[in-house]
Amino acid sequence: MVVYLLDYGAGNVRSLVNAVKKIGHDIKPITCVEDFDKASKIIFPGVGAFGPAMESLRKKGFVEPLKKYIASGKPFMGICVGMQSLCLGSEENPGVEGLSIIPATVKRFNDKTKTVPHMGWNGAHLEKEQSQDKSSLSSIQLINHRGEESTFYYFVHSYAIPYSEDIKDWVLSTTTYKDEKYVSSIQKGNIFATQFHPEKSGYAGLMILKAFLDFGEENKEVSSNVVAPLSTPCRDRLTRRIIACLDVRTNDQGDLVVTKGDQYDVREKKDGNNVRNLGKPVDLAKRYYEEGADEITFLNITSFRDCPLRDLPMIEVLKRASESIFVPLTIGGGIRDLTDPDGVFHPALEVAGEYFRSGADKVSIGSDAVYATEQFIARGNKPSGETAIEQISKVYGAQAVVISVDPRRVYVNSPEDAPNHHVLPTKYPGPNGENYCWYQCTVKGGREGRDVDVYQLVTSCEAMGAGEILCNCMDKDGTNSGFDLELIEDVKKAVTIPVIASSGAGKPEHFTEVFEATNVEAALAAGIFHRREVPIVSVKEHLFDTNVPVRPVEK
Ligand code: 1PR
Repeated sequence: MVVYLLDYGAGNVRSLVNAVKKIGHDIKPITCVEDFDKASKIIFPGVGAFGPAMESLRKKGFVEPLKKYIASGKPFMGICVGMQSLCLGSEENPGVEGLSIIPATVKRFNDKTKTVPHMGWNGAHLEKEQSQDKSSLSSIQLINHRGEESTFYYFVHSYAIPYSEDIKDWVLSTTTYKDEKYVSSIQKGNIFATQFHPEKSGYAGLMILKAFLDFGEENKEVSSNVVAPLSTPCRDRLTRRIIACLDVRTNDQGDLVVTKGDQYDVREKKDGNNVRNLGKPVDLAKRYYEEGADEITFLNITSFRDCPLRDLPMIEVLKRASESIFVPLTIGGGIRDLTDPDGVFHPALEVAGEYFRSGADKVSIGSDAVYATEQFIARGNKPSGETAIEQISKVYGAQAVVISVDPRRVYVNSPEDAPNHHVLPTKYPGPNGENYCWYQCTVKGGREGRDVDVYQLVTSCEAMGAGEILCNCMDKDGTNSGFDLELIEDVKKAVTIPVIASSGAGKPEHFTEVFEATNVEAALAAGIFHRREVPIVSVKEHLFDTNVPVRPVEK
């Protein structure tokens, strides 16, 4: 069966295409109005913002054909903005009319009470009895074979359809994010839609897609056992994410390898000073997906060296990784304006677009964020609209822009010693007994320190439209001594967007410690996973045992 994909070109649909193929179906894009008549199933994976999605449909003349298709009774599946588009409109872009099929308006989450975007794995609470009638889409189930609503799905959004009795007949499930209960999936007649991303929700998500794709097929019935049997203490609660990070570079033999530094030095102290080789990027990433990583991050750590856009080594890695990994993928390193050796200029937005089309869900910006912050401060804390952060965030959404910070401690005796910087008292005095420090941002993989501190960086980048902070720490990287809690707590308090703690994880207890002490949304590790010192499942079991909500490892 061929399913038609309503792609308006705003983001990564490669993972959806890969997921559909993995399940054994064909998928092709809707390119013209006539395709709506040919289609017997349509998926609309809305990515980005509500307004541009609707306007793009309008520009292409797709709004009426889509409404006609839906009214015909043929199966339709919306994902994220694809679901929201069924509403009257959205607070995200007031005045832009939706498809007006569901009598509701999409609203922004209240960021006074919680971190926005809502990003990560959360549960889905069934609001209506599911039908056993296999000839109806209402038999697609969000529960597991034991009838427990115990599976998590991947969400990433700042806007949602609030739950209300008025739209009760549409609502299949709701999800609670702190103080707000919203609609996480709908089903009525031929319409099925999810706020979460099934194509990024591991096995559970693939099974939902499969149920939709198999629906109505001869010899196939909608599976009622759509998710793996898992047990969890926390159904309606955003889980903390565990991220596996792969630092990638070319070694001296010219092979692309996963490496790992000690405080950013990736060369062996013995063995000819070679670049440490810990495996192949795609193989390792697949292993981490199978072992239960909630996200995978690839960092091209020598990206400050110039390379033509068409030869960027991580493009192929992403393409291959996204064929078999169905959790979010982030790519970092070299997200900036590029000039090819033949003089052709590519703005950062184009570079990022290349990565999104190759399978990335987010891009992570390091050095360029430091330069953008310097300019932001020089302009009197005003955005210019021209930085990579602003441009990528505008087109692909804030959730797609991560800022990777590479700070190192600068010790001082008192705050007066660094009047232009955000100075913190520290419990771990410096080499000369200094009781204060500030965190200096670096560029080019820690090779050059700049006169910008981490507080300035993260607050400026949030103001410019970044959606998440990846907080590394050069002093802690590769030490196995635990995260820098002072740094991470300070960053978490400085911003309202999600924060990922990174650098220094050495044992499962370090993860509980960082979540409890700082309230970050995610924690990332590299060395302990690469060297098989601590499996991801042990980290999750420890978190589970200490009552930190996590997505259990799928069996
Ligand atoms: O500046 O935008 O081109 O991005 C370059 C990217 O490469 C940045 O995100 C920067 O953090 C990263 N990078 C550059 N050089 C290195 C290096 O190690 N020599 N790696 C590097 C950064 C830090 C983390 C690491 C954690 C966890 N590595 O990614 O994975 O510290 O490690 P651990 O659990 O083993 O302690 P741009």
